[in-house]
Amino acid sequence: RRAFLGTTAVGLGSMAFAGNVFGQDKVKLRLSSPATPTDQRAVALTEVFAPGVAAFADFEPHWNATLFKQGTELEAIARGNLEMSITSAQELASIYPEWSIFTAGYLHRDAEHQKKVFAADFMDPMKKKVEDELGVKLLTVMYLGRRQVNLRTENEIKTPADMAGIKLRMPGTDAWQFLGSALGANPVPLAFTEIYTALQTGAVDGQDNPLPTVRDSKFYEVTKQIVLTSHLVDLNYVAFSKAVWDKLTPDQQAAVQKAADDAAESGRQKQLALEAELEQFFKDQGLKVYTPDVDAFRTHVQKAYLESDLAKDWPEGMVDKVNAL
Ligand code: KDO
Repeated sequence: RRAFLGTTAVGLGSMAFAGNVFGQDKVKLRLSSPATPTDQRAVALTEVFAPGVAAFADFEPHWNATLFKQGTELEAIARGNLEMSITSAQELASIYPEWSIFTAGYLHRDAEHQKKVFAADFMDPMKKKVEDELGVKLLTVMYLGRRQVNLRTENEIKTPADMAGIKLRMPGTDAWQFLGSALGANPVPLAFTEIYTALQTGAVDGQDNPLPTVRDSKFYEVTKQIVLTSHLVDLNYVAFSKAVWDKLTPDQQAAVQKAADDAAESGRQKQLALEAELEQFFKDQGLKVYTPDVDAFRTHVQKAYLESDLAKDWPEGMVDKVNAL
């Protein structure tokens, strides 16, 4: 699990700074993500982050996982082969188990709560460890949205019991698989870029993602219903190479931080607006969209987490601190 941690980014990052004889080259900031270029996180990074750092850096995003496969980006940054990604708590948890606290269903309440949690003092030791050991600086939190269950099957889902036997595509780490089981389904690990075909061919019965993603990646074309479980208020962290960061001047570091925060805020507002309007869009497309017994899902999911081995790795008292914010 931690095999690659011996080779952190220390001393790397020179590729990103390949200067010419005049030393005038800009810093190259390559980002790899499975997100599409039209996803609101991608739009915000392209339209807000890139201009914010343009004076000294060229932002070079690679969307649709064209540079690195989903889930391999953190390792690529640690090895000095990549400068940026938008990573998840689930990816961090596969290296540092305590991060699985933020993979728990029904913990974060909404976009504002995510912001408060990320800024809280109790996050400092967790962020520092990722920075010191992995060579990855987590700059800011991006809002992905409330994850909903999206199925190609037609049976109505009211409670977790109705999810029995449903092959639910979840991203390919243990933390995601756990969430799929906690929802009552049979989780199937699959990369984001393979969801559409898997739904189309019936290799899986459904997937979970926020409404803007369901529209952006056209999953509504190959599914029949959206069950508004809101089981995870999902996020991504903007991950930045510590080796590259350390070579920037204090002014440049401040500009990177501001550009990342501004991009996150812009993406957050757009994603929230989309979530509010998309229910009608899917109904117009002929999908059933409805709210199940969310209390039944919440109770089932929270119980599964609190009784799980995952919870044993959570920092003492942190659930209470998160809930108190
Ligand atoms: C997904 O694979 O379902 C997921 O939504 C997980 C997120 O953490 C994130 O990686 C996201 O995909 C990608 O950015 C694509 O939108």
